[in-house]
Amino acid sequence: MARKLAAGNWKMNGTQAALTEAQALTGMFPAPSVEILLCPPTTLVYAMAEALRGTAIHTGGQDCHAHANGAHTGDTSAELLADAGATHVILGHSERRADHGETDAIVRAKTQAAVAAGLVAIVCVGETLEQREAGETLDVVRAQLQGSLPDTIEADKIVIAYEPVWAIGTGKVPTLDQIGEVHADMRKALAGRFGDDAKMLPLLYGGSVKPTNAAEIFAVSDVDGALVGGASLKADDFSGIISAL
Ligand code: G2H
Repeated sequence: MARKLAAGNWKMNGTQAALTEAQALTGMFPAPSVEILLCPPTTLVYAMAEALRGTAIHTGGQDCHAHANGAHTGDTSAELLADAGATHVILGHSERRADHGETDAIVRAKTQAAVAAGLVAIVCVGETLEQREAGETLDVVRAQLQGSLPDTIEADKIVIAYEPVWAIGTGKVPTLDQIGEVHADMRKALAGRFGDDAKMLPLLYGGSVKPTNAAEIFAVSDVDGALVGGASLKADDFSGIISAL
């Protein structure tokens, strides 16, 4: 059985003042029955990890470099994130694939680096609207999974997030049947590759998850949680999603 995870992706939002939202969550979930994670911008990782020290809420990064250190101006390695207190890192988000030309091979190298540094890697996959309308969704997602994951995995160090690109920040959400179809197919593809370990991998849904639609999404088979953008910025909103899981 896969563990349950509610992960917040703050994207490029959040100054020091926003740490009060993270602290508010700790008061709401002193002993949560699911894993809770907040991924602030890199500038806040250390401060958030310190603010959440001793609580049940984890801190993560939104990207890492594939190398542990070296001459890579402006980049952050998985090792540095771990040193700052991160336990997780989001990799291959569609915004990084689009903005920075990240390929499956790059995501795979970053995933290996993250796991080597002791982080849990949240590997994102998802189709564009054009690909969905062309009937290519399952092929696209399978190919991204195949290319973005290493050949061997530690089940407790990998999380998959299915995020249809057309549903991100748009308010558009796939039907529950569409979500269920992709999640079932991902589980099948992962089982074919990793055997019983595939049952342990949390499969998150991401894309316009809100307190109002979270419960019905979490009721879909093989949905083990969510990667939440906009609705994770405020504790009052994110808590509604966490409570639905
Ligand atoms: C998808 C999601 C978080 P939002 O990117 O990763 O963002 O919930 O704002 O659609």
